Amino acid sequence: MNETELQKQLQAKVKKKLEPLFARYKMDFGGIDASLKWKPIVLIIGNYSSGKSTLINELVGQDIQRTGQAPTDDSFTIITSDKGVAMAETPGSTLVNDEKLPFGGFKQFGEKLISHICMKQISSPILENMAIIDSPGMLDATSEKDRGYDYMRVLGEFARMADLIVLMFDPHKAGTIRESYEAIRNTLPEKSGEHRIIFVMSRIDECDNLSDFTRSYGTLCWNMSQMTGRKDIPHIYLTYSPKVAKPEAVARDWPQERQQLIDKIKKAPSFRINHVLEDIDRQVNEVQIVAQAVAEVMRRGSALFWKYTNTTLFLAIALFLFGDMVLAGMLPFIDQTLIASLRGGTFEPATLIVPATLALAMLILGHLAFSKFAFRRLLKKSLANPSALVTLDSDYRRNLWRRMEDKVRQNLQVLKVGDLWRGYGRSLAKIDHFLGYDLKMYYEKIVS
Ligand SMILES: Nc1nc2c(ncn2[C@@H]2O[C@H](COP(=O)(O)OP(=O)(O)O)[C@@H](O)[C@H]2O)c(=O)[nH]1
Ligand SMILES: [Mg+2]
Repeated sequence: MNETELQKQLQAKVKKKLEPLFARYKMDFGGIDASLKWKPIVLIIGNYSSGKSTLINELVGQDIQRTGQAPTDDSFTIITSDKGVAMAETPGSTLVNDEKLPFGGFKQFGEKLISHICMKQISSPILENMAIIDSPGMLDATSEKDRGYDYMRVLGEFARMADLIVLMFDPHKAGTIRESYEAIRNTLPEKSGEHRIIFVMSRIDECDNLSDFTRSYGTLCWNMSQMTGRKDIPHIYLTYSPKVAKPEAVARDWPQERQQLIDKIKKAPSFRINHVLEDIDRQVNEVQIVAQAVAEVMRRGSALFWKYTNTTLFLAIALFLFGDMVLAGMLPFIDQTLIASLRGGTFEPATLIVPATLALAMLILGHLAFSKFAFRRLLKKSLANPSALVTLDSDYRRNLWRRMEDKVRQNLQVLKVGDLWRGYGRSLAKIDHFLGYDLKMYYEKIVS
């Protein structure tokens, strides 16, 4: 089976098995759906005039993006292959409403953003199996307010969809990289997201000499170790534009360095199926922890329910058999008790009225005590300390919990007594099965 088929099959399975579960826990299935929907994506980000558009033009072999020193181009541009059309440009308003494309989620950021997204389709070999997204660069904080949408969150959303994120910076602004990195890091899967980001120092021909270059490189490394919190510095790709750079400013090894970057970008589609699996993995883990918390409340709720039921039943039977004896002295209309009537053979149906009323009253009382008092107290207690509902035995779980705690509260707040019989335990079992069996099987398939 090839990767496309595998992905199709996975998509069908995920939709059938997971969509109802996501809905049950009020979670957004859109994210999973989007990651399965479209072709591999390479996202290019970085400060303005770091050479993003120039690099893209060179990759696709056409001057499709405007370039220049001033921060002119302020749109997210999705560049991909045409289907026979010469040079089609599609506005954001069409893209976010196209069911076949994964951009529906951007509606939440508002009109202003939508008018700053577009798709350009051209024919170029590199675009046959991928799309490249050019992004507006970071500006300083004052102009950031004028954008009219939450740039960092939008960037995060694009990053979440991307199979490769190219973070570019030029030697003059090596210090500004941190913000972009932080905007995207949190949106990526905990365990593997790091591999999706590559760091690129561009315009290296503008370094006047070796010491100039070394200074920029050093600044960069320092910033990177600050932001990743790691001592080992990830590989930094170096590049320059052969069209713009003066030939005498290009050192001997640089063409090779640049080729490494291009090769890496061209390989992005081969990470696709892996990333799809990682994303599903991450999101199903999120729904799982919510399901675990809800199932635990329900488990405690049903234990409590049976405790109340047993006691209530016991009392109801006792009242049925002996209650009328206690009341006989006080209530003159009781002329024979149930037990006496059975012993003396004088039983008649009317003798049952008082015992049955007492037993029924007890059952109603028991039910009210459970639903109005005990169950509500359980919910209140659970909401006061929801982390006690799940096991948090690793950093991974604690992080996951931090992300999902609000979702758990949201789910607990609307639980009712009737939900005890709505199969929350079974839903959790289905999620566990998906993670432990289905997903594992797919991981094994792509390895083989
Ligand atoms: N010297 C030199 N200039 C470059 C290089 N790459 C881009 N430029 C110039 O830098 C300016 C900004 O480039 P652009 O691609 O528009 O940057 P963007 O804002 O990140 O898209 C343009 O004037 C480019 O010609 C490079 O490698 N070397
Ligand atoms: Mg640009």
